Amino acid sequence: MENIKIIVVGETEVGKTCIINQYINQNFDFNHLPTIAMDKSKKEIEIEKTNLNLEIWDTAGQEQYRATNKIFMKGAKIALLVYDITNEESFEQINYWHETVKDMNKENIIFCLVGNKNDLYEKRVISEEKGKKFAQEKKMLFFESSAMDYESIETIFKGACQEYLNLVKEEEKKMNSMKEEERKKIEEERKTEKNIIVGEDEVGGNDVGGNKVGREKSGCVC
Ligand SMILES: Nc1nc2c(ncn2[C@@H]2O[C@H](COP(=O)(O)OP(=O)(O)OP(=O)(O)O)[C@@H](O)[C@H]2O)c(=O)[nH]1
Ligand SMILES: [Mg+2]
Repeated sequence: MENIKIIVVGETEVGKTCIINQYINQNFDFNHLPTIAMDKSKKEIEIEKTNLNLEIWDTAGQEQYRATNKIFMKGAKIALLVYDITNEESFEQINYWHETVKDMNKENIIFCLVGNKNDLYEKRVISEEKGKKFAQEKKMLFFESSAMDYESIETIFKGACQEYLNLVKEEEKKMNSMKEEERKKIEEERKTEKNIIVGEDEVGGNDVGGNKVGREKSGCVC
């Protein structure tokens, strides 16, 4: 079973803990209990007959945890960058979260931009188009969600994992074609080597009685 580390980052109160709670326990909490440093949850899912063991890391959005947060970001395969569609500041800060996660992960990582609290449509200040456009520019997947609605949350995790599996397949393909190229190169090199030996025999074989003779013909068993 493949383990996938997913980190959930963003400003405080955007709904990170509620999103995870909905995904794991299928319930919603109206209270805000700030996450202290980090919390981990697990969930097993199956996508295209592949079993995935999701390890979901809920991080603290509060300013005082910024430095420690960075350590938890290492080794993530998927990052959910969450903002609150009713809070402009939380959207503006997405750049900070994006850059920080990138700094901590040099390998390929799937980024998902998540505009949460879309049930509060009367208070919306960030349009869906604005979120989408930003995500496109930064080559991220884009979702809007409400942590009250399980389906919208499941769509995020499934979409992200599907994208991750596609990336793994692409990388495998690249590796295989590299191996194939390497194999062909070695075969080519062997052919050339053979030709050189045959050539050597023709040119540099024992010259008996004025005839150029190859090693075999001369009875040499070397
Ligand atoms: N209406 C609505 N409220 C939400 C939603 N998601 C979260 N909330 C509320 O927003 C507040 C903050 O939610 P949390 O999940 O604790 O926020 P957080 O991002 O984990 O905050 P930190 O742990 O401090 O970083 C809580 O009062 C939640 O009930 C949502 O989708 N819709
Ligand atoms: Mg939290």
